[in-house]
Amino acid sequence: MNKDFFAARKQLLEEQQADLLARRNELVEGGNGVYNRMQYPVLTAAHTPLNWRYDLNPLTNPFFVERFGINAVLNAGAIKWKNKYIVVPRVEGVDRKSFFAVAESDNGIDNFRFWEYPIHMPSTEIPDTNIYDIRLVEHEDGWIYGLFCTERKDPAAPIGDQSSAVAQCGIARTRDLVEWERLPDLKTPSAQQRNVVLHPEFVEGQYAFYTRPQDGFIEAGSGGGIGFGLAKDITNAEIFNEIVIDERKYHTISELKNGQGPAPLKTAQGWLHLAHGVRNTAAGLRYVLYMFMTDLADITKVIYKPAGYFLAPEGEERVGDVSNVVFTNGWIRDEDGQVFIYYASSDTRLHVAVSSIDRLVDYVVNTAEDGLRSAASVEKIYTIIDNNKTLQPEATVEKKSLTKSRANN
Ligand code: M1P
Repeated sequence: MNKDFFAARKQLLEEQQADLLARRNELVEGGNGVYNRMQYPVLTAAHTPLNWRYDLNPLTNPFFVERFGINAVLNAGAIKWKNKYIVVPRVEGVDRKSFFAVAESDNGIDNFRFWEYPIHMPSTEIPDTNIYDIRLVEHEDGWIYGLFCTERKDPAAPIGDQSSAVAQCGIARTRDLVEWERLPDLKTPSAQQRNVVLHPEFVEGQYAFYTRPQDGFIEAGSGGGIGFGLAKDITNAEIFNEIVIDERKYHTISELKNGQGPAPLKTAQGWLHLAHGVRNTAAGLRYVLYMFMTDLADITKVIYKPAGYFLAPEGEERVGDVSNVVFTNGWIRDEDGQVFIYYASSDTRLHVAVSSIDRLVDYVVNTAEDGLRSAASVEKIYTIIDNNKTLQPEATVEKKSLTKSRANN
């Protein structure tokens, strides 16, 4: 292969990526009024730097072929830091191993660029096989924490079983998002954990965790929903008493399993939570996002929970490596009350939806809870229709004022 070929192919790939990275994102108008989706995903496998994937030396890579393939960029922790919108997605190689990498943007909706190197996450004495789904939290103790899922082969798996795994909560902390101190994994009364999130404030002088107890690697089993527990020491965190605060229920969007998304946001009305719910269908599992609010005085008490989902996969979001999935583990609240919700679709790409604290609180407080029966849903619609009937239709109001102004002329 000659030098011209190498240079031409390199230039083509660089230009294609520069166009992708510079692409402006547009708000999609319409929707349900609670949030707006954006036109394009904010991160995909194609956004990862070329120098992570290609050996740029024509002598050792004469065909300019990819030496390390990236399969997907998905589930991202998020934080506003030094005036930048920072996301730390799960970057998955074609080898099926995930790792974390920091990407930043000036406005939270486009032009995300990865930092020079992926995060070098230290291990505990039992090396992680796979790490994913980090939740970033600026804790009131002054550290930035990253809680993530660490997965290892099940040591009790029968010979020949190459899929049984054990999931636990890995904990690391940092001051600069570059150097990370790994702490021992969280210990809880449950066999396995995924979707563990650190609450940003101390509760009763202790570190507070949202958990997702589960018996096995995939099935939540007897794990009843989103759990909660306190630990005295983050450097050797152990929860002795784990309670369920948002339980799974029959014939709801989260009857199979659920999990806390990012850490909740504090509002005047309560703590605003974003979570995912899973149900089974003939076509496989369906993951959607939902919201609820907990009490400021007792953060284990759910005070509002709108029925059903907040956001479900739509259009191209429905297709990917694990289709019919939306998942979130990061959001950012801006100083002006805007909220950027980072969610991934079908375990393939990362998107953002834009809302505000006011809109989200209005949604959570004023949307009726699940009546758990078809008849209850019909009742709710009757109430809306009947309330609307008591209003003077806008059209009539407009017509009347039009007639009046004509008469005046
Ligand atoms: O494939 C969908 C999601 O499955 C898992 O989430 P959960 O533990 O709630 O089932 C995680 O592997 C997550 O990363 C993935 O997006």
